[in-house]
Amino acid sequence: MRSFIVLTAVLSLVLAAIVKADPTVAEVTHSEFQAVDASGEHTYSATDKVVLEGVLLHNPADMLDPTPDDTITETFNISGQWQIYFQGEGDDHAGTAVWLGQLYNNLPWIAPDGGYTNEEFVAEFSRLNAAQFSPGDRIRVTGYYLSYNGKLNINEQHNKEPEHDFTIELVERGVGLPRPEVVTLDELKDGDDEFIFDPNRQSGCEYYQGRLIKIEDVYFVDANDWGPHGELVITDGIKTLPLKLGRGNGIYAGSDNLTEPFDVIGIMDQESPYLIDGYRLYVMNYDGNGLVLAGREHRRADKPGDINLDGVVDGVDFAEFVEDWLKQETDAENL
Ligand SMILES: [Ca+2]
Ligand SMILES: [Ca+2]
Ligand SMILES: [Ca+2]
Repeated sequence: MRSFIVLTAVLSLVLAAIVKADPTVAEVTHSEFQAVDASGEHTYSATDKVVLEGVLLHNPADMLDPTPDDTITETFNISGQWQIYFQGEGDDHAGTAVWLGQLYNNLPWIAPDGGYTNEEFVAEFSRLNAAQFSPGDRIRVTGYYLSYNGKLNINEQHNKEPEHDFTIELVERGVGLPRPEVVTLDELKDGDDEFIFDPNRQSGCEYYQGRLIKIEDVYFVDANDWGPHGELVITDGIKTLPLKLGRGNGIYAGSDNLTEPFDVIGIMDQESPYLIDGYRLYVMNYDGNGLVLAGREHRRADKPGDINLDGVVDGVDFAEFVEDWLKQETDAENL
């Protein structure tokens, strides 16, 4: 009996040590973090937490609705949600999503008190937004992570305890949004119009996952689902690609004035339990220009010289540039 008591005491000490051990953490590239095996499952597990740097691609509220409502009790309904994508730079050809939800407790495996009250959820935003980051800023994100439907997301692992917070730091303001890479549907779909999956992530859909891309000369198979969170399909006449609309203020019933064919700029996303499937182009906002389905900031990143955003880089843009320049010089002389 005595040895049993001693053993129990020792075991409790060991367990306490395991529970209290500091989480391991490492700086990784998006490419290292998003690596997958032949079935599309993520392989990164070297540390409990990661530190990733990259350029923020969009406003979080243009993607998911953060409005808190802690009266919701429906199973799997998370209520308020917040998500950003940030993209690796240079050779780091990958990108990562960061996700936060309000009512984790509506997931069947989370304790009933495991969700945020409305006040607590707003406090999370205050904490995160203190870094005052904007699209086009270089940020550093530190946190735990979980594999979800083909992406490895930084998140709180559905745990509202402060030890599970992720943090966002502003590294450099205004480095600029990346220029969207031009991708054809032939690079994303095979001859049978199935997604191209390369486990080495050197081509096909995985290569572009989490990154800003541009697809030219496409049209909607059917535009009926146009509106916030709408799910549509674009085609080049032969191949197709699902397109998900966000909730930017330019996306509402009736705001589709695109002349077909048009170009699209969005983030390559994946969301499917079948991990080599479910790719889609996520477009957060639309500025109504009629030619390119994209938010204003993504069009500007695509053609930085197109100062008046009419889709053409020409002398009119140069004239605006000169006018702004001269005005600035005149203002300076008058100081
Ligand atoms: Ca994937
Ligand atoms: Ca938290
Ligand atoms: Ca122009």
